[in-house]
Amino acid sequence: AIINANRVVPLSGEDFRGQFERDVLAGLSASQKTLPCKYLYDETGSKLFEAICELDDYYLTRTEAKIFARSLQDMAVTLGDSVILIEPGAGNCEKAEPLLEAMDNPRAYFPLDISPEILLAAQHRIRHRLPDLEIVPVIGDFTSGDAWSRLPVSNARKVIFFPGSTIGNFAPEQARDLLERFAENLDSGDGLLLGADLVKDSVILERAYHDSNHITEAFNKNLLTRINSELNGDFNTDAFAHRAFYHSLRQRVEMHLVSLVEQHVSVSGRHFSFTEGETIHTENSHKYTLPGLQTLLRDTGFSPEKYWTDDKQHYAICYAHV
Ligand code: AVJ
Repeated sequence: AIINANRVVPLSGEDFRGQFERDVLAGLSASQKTLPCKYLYDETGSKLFEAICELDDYYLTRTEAKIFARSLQDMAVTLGDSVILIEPGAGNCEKAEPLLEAMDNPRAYFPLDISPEILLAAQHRIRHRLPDLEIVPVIGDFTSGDAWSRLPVSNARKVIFFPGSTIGNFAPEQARDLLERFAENLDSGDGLLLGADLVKDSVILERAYHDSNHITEAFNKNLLTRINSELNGDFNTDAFAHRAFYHSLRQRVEMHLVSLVEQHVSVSGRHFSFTEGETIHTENSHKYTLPGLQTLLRDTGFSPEKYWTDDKQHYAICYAHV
């Protein structure tokens, strides 16, 4: 039987604010100013990201969904029967739901996320569609070992489900650390189903992150608005411009906020100056080649077994086992 070890104490509001403040002040003090991309997702930011996913210019979500729709049965067979599906950063769990429905007798679903509200709502919804499935939401940050140590213990076969090109937000070394952490939490024969965005024409990449509807611009600038309201900042969002470009050597799209003028900003009582043209680096979205993806998986203890792509090879979903 599965032991429900989900006696979870989520981060208190105080701890979260303290961490946010430390990260922001440290980031703005660096010579290349930077802000961690995870802070883009407050309530407004999450809504803006959902709007991004609907954009014609943002091909990622649509392409991944198409691959899933086309190959769901094949994926379900590859994953095997009586499997526990573990999803780090599950959010609303909308990608796992059809997969769980296609899978043969899934044993359980463990969605892992920092937001309890969204997980509990998803649990409710999935329980309705799959009444026999055991669902154990685990609240925590999937990059920390603490969250993983709170996963229920079971000897059933496990598959980690990591779609959405979330891996792209991790620099190569961090991506290896993360996949090593995944591997540590798996046993021989267990698997990983990973979604990753592929290297492609830079025009297509840049359009995805600098969309003609200016939603990505709003998403990027919302980080400044969030700092203003939560950390007593005085950023003038009109004095910054959204910039996104593909860095082909680093194989990543970088998102920045460019100061349009020389200016001074205060956050939590600390002062920061910007020269005209100086940027705050707010996000990296790393892109992979299929061989690069295989190398990443092999280097971290996985054996790539199968992958699915769209006709244009814009995006890949890969199954690997340990
Ligand atoms: C959620 C990390 C996959 O990098 O494409 C979208 C976030 N940033 N537009 C990505 C994002 C700007 C997205 N990921």
